[in-house]
Amino acid sequence: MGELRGGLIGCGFFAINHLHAWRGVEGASIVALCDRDPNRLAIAGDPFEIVSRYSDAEAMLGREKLDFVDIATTVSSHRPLVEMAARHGVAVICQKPFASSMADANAMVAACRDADVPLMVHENFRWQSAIQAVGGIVGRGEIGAPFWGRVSFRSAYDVFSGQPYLATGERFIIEDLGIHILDIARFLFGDVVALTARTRRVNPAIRGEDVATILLDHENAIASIVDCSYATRLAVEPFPETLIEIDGSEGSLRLSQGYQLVVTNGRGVHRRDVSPPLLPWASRPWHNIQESVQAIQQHWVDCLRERREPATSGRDNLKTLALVEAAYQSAATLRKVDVGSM
Ligand code: NAD
Ligand code: 89V
Repeated sequence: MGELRGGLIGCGFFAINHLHAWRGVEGASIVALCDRDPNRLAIAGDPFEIVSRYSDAEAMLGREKLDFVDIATTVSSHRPLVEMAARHGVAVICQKPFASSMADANAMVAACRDADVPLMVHENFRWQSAIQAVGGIVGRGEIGAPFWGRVSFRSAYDVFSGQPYLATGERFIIEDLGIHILDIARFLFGDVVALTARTRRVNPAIRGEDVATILLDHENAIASIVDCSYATRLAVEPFPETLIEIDGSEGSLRLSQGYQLVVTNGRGVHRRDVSPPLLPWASRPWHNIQESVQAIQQHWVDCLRERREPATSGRDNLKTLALVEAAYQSAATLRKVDVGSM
């Protein structure tokens, strides 16, 4: 199999990270770009020297010979674009949040399954090297069987200047950021049967909730807490670090601010610095997210070439989206929600 040919749809704020990362991915490159906005096409196309540019995704899919499309548009366009790629028999990566309803998400998964095209959701946070290091320790049983966990993201970073749409939606932190943190909880502790959530809006200048606290009952009797806030001022701003605490039958693990990992078990106390690499094109503090973009894109290419299902396939991501839906339902009703009912 030669180098895979990709087309990028959506050349906005975050797609620039995709383009940098594609240059570092082995086995694939982006050969065409699409954006409805000619300025965004030029901002992405000129520095990355991609000359095939389209304002219409159907035209790009019709004219280019593509192995996959990388959809980096916001959520409202995901379903028409994913279904379009499926009709053209072209494999799809789609940014998170994959869908704003379970009906749309199920329809996209079905369309790709029926067309026999691979589908992966760009759910990159679990690919951060610090999170992978935590997953490795849990997977190797270094703290025994986990029975309790906390996955936490608390910050006062101004995300609205780069992503103004985040201030205007009825839903905010669970749909945009909590989705990553819930996915990390699934990655570390397994699937979830029920949850209870509470939300608040602290910042009066935005429409949606900016604080969420979610108690998860996992299938294997682990209880975990996912907590997120963009209303938390701290002495040292942690954005965009995810902090993790896990207690297990044989020990404990703490991933604390500054990428400091401490594992305590029968063999003693082990401290490690798991700071992410600063890729040549990356900029602090976004570098941990940026390295995870390159890692997930490499994973996608490896899976396509080896005909494997990606870790965060569309099918898998339905389970993360169900947690988002259940969290909003629980916060609205103040009741525990059975995730299977989503
Ligand atoms: P953005 O608004 O800056 O960019 C979206 C681009 O898509 C715009 O240039 C727009 O013109 C284009 N577009 C929209 N619909 C289109 C269509 N049908 N055809 C062609 N072009 C179209 O948004 P952004 O901040 O770059 O976010 C994009 C997505 O990435 C969002 O879903 C967001 O949640 C996600 N995101 C993910 C991460 C992450 O770490 N995974 C981080 C930031 C943003
Ligand atoms: O990852 C994201 O989806 C981003 C951010 C980290 C800023 O919330 O929107």
